[in-house]
Amino acid sequence: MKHLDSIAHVTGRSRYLDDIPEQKGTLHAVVFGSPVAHGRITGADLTEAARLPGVVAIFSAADIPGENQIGGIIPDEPLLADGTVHFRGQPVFVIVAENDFTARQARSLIRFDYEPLPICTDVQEAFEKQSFLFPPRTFQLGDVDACWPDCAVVVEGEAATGAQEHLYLETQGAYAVPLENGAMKIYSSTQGPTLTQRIAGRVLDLPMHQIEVEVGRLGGAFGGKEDQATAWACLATLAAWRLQRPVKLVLQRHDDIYMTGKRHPYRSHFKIGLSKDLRILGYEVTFLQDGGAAADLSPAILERTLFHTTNAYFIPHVKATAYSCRTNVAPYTAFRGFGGPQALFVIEAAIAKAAFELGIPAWQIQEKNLLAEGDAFPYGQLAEKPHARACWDTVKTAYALPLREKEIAEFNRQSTWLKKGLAMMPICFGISFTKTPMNQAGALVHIYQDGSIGLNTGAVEMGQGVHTKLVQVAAKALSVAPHRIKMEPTDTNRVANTSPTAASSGADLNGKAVQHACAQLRQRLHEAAGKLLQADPDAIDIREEQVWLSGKPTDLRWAQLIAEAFLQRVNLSAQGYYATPHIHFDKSIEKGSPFAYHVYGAALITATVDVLRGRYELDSVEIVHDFGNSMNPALDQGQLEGGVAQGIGWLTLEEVRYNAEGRLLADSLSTYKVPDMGSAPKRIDYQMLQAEGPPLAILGSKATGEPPFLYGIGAYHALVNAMQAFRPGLQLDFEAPLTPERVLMALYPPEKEQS
Ligand code: LUZ
Ligand code: MOS
Repeated sequence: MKHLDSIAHVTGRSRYLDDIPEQKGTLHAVVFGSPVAHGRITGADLTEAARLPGVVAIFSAADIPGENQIGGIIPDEPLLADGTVHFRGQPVFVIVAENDFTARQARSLIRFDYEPLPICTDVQEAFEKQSFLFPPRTFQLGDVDACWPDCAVVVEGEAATGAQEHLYLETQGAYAVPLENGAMKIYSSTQGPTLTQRIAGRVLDLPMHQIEVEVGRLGGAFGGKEDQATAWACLATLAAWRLQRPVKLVLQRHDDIYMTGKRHPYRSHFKIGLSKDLRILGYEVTFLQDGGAAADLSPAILERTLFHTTNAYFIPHVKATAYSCRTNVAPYTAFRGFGGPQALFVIEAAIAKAAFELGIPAWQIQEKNLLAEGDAFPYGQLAEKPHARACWDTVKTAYALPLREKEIAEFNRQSTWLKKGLAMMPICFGISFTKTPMNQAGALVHIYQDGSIGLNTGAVEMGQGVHTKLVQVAAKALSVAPHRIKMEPTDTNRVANTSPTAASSGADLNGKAVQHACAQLRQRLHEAAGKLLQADPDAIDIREEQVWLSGKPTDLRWAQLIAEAFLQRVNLSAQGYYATPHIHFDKSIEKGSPFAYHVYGAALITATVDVLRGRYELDSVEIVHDFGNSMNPALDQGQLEGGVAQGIGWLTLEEVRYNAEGRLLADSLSTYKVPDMGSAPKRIDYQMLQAEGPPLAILGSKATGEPPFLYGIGAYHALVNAMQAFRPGLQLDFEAPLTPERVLMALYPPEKEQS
């Protein structure tokens, strides 16, 4: 089935937040963000701004009726700065005007006085000052301290990954409309309508039932709208509530880039020990997470880093400790992979360093240590049907690893200034929100009298195609044609207490809730048909819109059955609910079985580096990926290819840099580069691993949102491999992104200064 939105998307008819027709009297808001990264506010002059014709109001923290607090996990983040600012772009005022242009002009007239405070933008410095957002955590398996003497080789090192801008095509925004009796309706570009509802209630001091959040679709999110859509929704709602007029707030790209949080940079220290036969015996790692100026989702992201410490490998002795450090930049937030990619980068760096030490290709170590049935992850869960080995073996043969190695060696013998390299990259990603209670979902299914169906869930469509998958689930569950089903906007009035659409779990959780609702409807319809046909309901079946009795088709078809059921006064609406069974985790001992299942895969990546210029191309990414029984191969292919490109961008092109004043240097589309057609791999090829999907995956179709992002790490190592063909002794520092400048500087290190 095609993506439901494909025609509307390519013809430009899809309606995003900013396309919602404005109600009469709508006002426009812009946010004044702190111009400094750290300071005490000593005064602000709003008079000139307020006097500008068309300006209606300027709100500050003092205008908030409820709590000035939007922290989702830890209450450490004011909606509007209160006395002190902690990062450049932190919202201080909301300016509301008759139009966007006037509001923006007024913003430039605000004068802001402050007393500077020390600025920290470096995670290592924050760590040394013991400036933490919350306490560290440690995961352990076996006894790592005791294992080192048994190792034939032990290496230590550092690895660091940078931040990443989400660059969703649709920027953050919200449109808040006052309803009767003090209630508010918020249209928001959020992955988490319930979270937005809850936090807006907290800020306005309103019960949740007074706030309705509706989401039509998002133009991308990638985690950037899991928690960080909330602030903009709350600001629009604050203004709308105060003025009792509709208020729209949509960030311009520049504001979005510098005011919102990104993927967490990490700096980590590792120590890895291997036996003579290349078994990894011990792995000790300390992760320093740069959390930014407030906790946001960092505690959960830190936790997922720990969960992914060992990637797709079994390591008997592991100790992993993670610290979240406070710096003066916009709070870092969820981004595809949610801390997992940062962990995988470190274990792969450790393996690469050990391989270098041993003078062997890294893949020999990777291959030796892949998870097998029943192996324990460091958090206690046992690997069930770990397809790590199957994916690996299939890639190796399908894409001819030994032959490719030979070809590359041959090429490198002939070529002086172009060098090729190769890397293998196995992946493993745990599916479920790491916070167990979040793994629940609801659905509300209406069958209308004409047999058409309205489908409501908590799932937010952000381009990934979850709505298409849910229509497929309902069509299959009711045995009707997909065109009968309309996916409704996601709305907190219709499905309540939803988790954000995140953690790759949107289709699984909401799909299972849809199945639950449809099963109830099926039961009622079987009873109604039984009455009509004077038969036992258990002998009834509905197949492709036709009622069957005792294994034979009858004349009764869907539309007539529904019309008759209505006359029989059968309830044609059902609410479905799902909570992932079996999963659990005990934080007091850091052990449990938190994931419904794991997704596996393996990739072979090749690259060519121009060793004179530092420029490079990724020649191929070839993947065998564990999709389970994909329910929609086209959508899954989209997720796979998009994930690969985004992962490669993170590790090669995209560089988020702040200067010492905490100013983001690449803060526009002219300076921040994501992979485009010119820099994407020349070829992405993949095969679906032919393996049964687990029962907790919807229709056996495994989650595909985040895992493919992880393959990008292989691109980093393919480039290093090519660089080492030119400089055999070259030891990399494992700093990502490996931009062309970094390649060049590594190939031609500056001469040591003569002393
Ligand atoms: N969001 C979240 C996520 O709140 N918890 C998670 O475990 C998670 N994992 C991946 C992406 N988003
Ligand atoms: Mo996410 S990083 O699944 O919002």
